[in-house]
Amino acid sequence: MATKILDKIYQAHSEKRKQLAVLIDPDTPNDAELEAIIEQINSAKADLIFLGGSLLIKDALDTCISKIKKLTDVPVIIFPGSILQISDKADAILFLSLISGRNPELLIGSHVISAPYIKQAKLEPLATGYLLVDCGKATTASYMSGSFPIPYNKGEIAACTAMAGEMLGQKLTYLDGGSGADKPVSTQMINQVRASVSTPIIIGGGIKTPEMAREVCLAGADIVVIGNATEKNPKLIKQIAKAVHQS
Ligand code: 1GP
Repeated sequence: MATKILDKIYQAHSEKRKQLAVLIDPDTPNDAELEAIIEQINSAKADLIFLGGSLLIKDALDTCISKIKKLTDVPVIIFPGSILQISDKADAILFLSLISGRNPELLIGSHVISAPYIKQAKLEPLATGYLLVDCGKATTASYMSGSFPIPYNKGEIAACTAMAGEMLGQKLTYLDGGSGADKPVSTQMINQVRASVSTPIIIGGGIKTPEMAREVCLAGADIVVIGNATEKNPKLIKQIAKAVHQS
């Protein structure tokens, strides 16, 4: 199985090069808005595009990836909200196990159903321990997954959960406050997770400014994910990319 994208992420991790992933919800931007976002991604030299959503209403995943692929060479990684979000047009897929929750479907059930489709689509699966964290408000991710997020100030729970994920063979650790979170995951929690695992760490949810991005990088994030804030103002991508790449 190809490990091209994972190898690049590990390479950056070993060189302590921080990366920026821009999350695009295929439901949201119209063509002109998508072009504006991709233009910013290209000029900011953002490293990755994450594509997906907890709840997609339009059947726009394939067409959205095709449009993106015409505009950029930045790898497109599906960030699936459900097993319906698989496409052979993407480069890779976050093969997420929601290890902060106790919903068996999201720990293994959906994986069994989607594995043959991912294989047929020749998508690189990125085995990821996915942790939802309570960052100030109920998010779609938390509601749709039917799981309790880890309390904001319980860094030790996040650290032990991430550690278990790594021991189970997960290659990436993703701490997510959920899209539109009030505030990012705390630097203290990121520190505790950083001290507990050697996988690259992805941090997302509620990152709205270059300062916030810099803080999570300094605390130990390898990949910073931004979504909501840049949908509203694509020019932020450049400022946040600069903060991430200089951290
Ligand atoms: C959500 O981590 C992502 O899963 C991004 O969150 O939209 O709040 O930037 P935002």
